Amino acid sequence: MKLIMTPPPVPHPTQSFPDNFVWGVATSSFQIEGAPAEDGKGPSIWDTFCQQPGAIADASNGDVACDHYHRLEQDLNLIAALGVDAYRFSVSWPRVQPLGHGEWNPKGLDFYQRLVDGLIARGIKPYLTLNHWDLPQALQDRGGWTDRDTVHRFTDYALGMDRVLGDRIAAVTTHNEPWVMAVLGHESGIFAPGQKSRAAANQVAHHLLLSHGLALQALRAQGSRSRLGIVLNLSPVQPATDSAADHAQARLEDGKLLRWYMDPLFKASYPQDVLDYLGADAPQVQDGDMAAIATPMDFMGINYYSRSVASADGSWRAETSGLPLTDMGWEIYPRGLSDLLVRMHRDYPVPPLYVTENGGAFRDALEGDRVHDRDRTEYIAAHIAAVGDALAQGVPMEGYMVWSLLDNFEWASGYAKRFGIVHVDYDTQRRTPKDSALWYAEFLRAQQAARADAGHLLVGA
Ligand code: IFM
Repeated sequence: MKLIMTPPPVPHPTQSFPDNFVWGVATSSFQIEGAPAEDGKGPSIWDTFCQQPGAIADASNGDVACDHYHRLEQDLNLIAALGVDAYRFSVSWPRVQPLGHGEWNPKGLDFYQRLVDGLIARGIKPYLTLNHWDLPQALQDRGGWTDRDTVHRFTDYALGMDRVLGDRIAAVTTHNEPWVMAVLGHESGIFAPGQKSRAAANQVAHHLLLSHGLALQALRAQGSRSRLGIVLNLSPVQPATDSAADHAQARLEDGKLLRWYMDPLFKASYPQDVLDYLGADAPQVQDGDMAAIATPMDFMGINYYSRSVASADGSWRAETSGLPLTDMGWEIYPRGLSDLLVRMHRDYPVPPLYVTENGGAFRDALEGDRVHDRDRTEYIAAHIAAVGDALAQGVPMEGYMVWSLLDNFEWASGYAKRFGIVHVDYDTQRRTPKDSALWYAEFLRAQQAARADAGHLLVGA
């Protein structure tokens, strides 16, 4: 299958990208798989959280989602039709190890074997995320990420996955967006497991970072052949006004969102201004933790959707900023991506960087077999151009991945928000590539043609 219908007339970014630049699409296990208790899978904290009244906007859950567990071949063909180099997916920990320790589940492992083999057979590089939020409920019952023992359970899980799949995985990231798991899961409580404690959130953040570092060390000691890294959700934080108070607030927000993760990973320390601000809610740190967290990475992923704006009195609202918004109410601000990447390269000794997620939720209308999502297409084109701008300024960019392949379960928003470049009809499970998918496929064909031309030039030289 090839996606060769006419895409919308959205111009391709004009920047040039290196021949080995990795283009991809991304998903996560809980958001697409369904089959929550099939073939020996254990419950995850998101299975539990969805049962809480009021937790999910449309009272939905992940029981069916995109039914990807049963439609693997079809979805692999869809990924291949896009012409991407890589597919970023996550493993559901409770599917492969139902209790989060001890017994492995052969049928769960088999699913990911088929996924990885299916990708390789189609010439697509597997990019595996170990933790995209669906922690085994059995571990949560023992304290979850607030409990230091979970750090060691995670390392064992990482080693187990490497033993089974490591010979075929191009890249492994430990955690997807630790800030989200820590703050939304344990401080505001709007995500699983729904706790509301700032001290717990900071301890969780520390345990996630520590488990990342220890897992990298253990994987390398085991001889892992995959490139190893982590994925952070980051934004530039701008003050709402020029007032000193808004500037101070922006600096603090930058500390909580970006420096709280980047400083330990690259400088083996937490930022002092944030520690001062947290006071007694700062995490318990043991000797050797910070050095472990700063274990060097082979690459790093950044998920970018929008900028952040800070006002000291909390009065700033995206709706009044004048910038266009996505259906999530997030400002469309591609410039923020290049600014962020340039700043990271300037302030930290970063390894090669990927944009591991970027995309937008928009209100799509299915018209026959087309979805004319020009807004999403323009969003993606503008952000790819921003990556090109960062490259031109010397940032070591190696890849870009669209979030997401499919419309899927958007966590507390349920199914109402659609991020896919492929439309999913949740009644029939029919997949329809949107115009953005057609555009991305055409853009990737143009990239490949440029690579081929460069190859001819080299041969002819
Ligand atoms: O859907 C999520 C994804 O799971 C993590 N990053 C942000 C996306 C959009 O909210």
